[in-house]
Amino acid sequence: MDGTVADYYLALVSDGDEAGATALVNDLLDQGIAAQRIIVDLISATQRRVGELWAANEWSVAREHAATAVGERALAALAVRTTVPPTRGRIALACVDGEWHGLPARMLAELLRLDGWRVDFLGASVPGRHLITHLHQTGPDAVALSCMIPTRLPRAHAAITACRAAGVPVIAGGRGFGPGGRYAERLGAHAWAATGEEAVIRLATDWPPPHVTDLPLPEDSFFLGDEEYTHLVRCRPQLIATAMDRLAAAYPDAERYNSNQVDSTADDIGHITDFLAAALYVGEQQIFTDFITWTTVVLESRGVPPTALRTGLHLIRDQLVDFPTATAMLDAAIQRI
Ligand code: B12
Repeated sequence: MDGTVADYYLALVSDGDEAGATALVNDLLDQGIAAQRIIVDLISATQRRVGELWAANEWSVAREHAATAVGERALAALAVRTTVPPTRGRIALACVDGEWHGLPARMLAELLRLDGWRVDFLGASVPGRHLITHLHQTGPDAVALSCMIPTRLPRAHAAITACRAAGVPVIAGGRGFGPGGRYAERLGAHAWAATGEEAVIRLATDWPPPHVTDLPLPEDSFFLGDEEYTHLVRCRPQLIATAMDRLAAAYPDAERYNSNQVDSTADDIGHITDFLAAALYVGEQQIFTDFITWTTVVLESRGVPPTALRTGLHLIRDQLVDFPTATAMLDAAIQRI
């Protein structure tokens, strides 16, 4: 997509200009530009740029929300203009329970629809049991499961396991499944695709996969949800409360925090706990290390020094001394900061 068009569209979403963004999409379709290119090269690429601007503290959360809402409208305008009769089969597309990134999944839904699939788009945060009820009611050829943040991987695992039991093959996607989608296989998914376009090709050329019901689980999936993970999830509220009680003693600057800063710190400690739990669940240090590296950058851009994050990690670590894997993960992350 032409850089000027991309800049113009970013300016529109930045301004929350729904009418302008939908007019641009209609214009591009009138010029004969393929709907797929508009989705991938314009709407989707801009959303990633929005994420960078938010992470760099150049955009507020409200501005990001407004921009995302415009992206949703632009995608809806495109859908109205491009009807394709379903010729391939039926796909249930859902975000994992607790996963609120509905727009990436919606983009995938449109790409699949444009390729001739009938797509039942179930939206954000679909509880596993409702997904399974839907499968029994509709009998799709595939479940496409989106997970953008690794903290939702335990729920993704539960959903994948239930789909396997129902005999419906699962294609997984979204950055939550890790680099190269390597956690998708460990959690039992039949396939994984990096992008919506790759998913379209995979589903058109190589579906259904062999061994839908008897696909063997990888050998390294035996420990999923072990004792350390269970402890961390069960004690999450207490871990956060104790860390917050001890914060000012460990990090004197926190004594001057206003209530917003106290709330953000509690949220951050909650995120640390959740990412640590996900890393323990999947058995991957990298989930935690990546999160800490990312958080360091995000906090620094908001004027919070790395020592604050290091203190937060120590406050959690001190409460987990009897849990060797969790402690080792925290130590590796502390060294990284
Ligand atoms: C908008 C947005 C939100 C919105 C989502 C609203 C909505 N309706 O979607 C809201 C405000 C809810 C949100 C919340 C959060 N977000 Co957010 N969010 C984003 C943002 C800016 C854009 C998402 C998007 O639309 N991307 C565009 C799509 C197209 O990206 P894509 O990854 O290339 O998508 C393709 C593939 O992933 C793939 N794909 C996706 N699903 C599937 C499924 C299948 C089956 C297949 C095959 C393929 C596939 O196909 C897509 C199309 O090609 C991203 C930034 C980013 N880089 O994406 C952050 C981002 C995803 N969010 C992030 C975070 C951390 C959060 C929060 C934890 C923030 C917080 N502190 O509360 C919460 C978590 C909420 C939750 N529990 O889900 C991080 C995730 C980092 C990580 N991996 O750990 C990101 C990357 C921001 C960043 N720069 O760091 N967010």
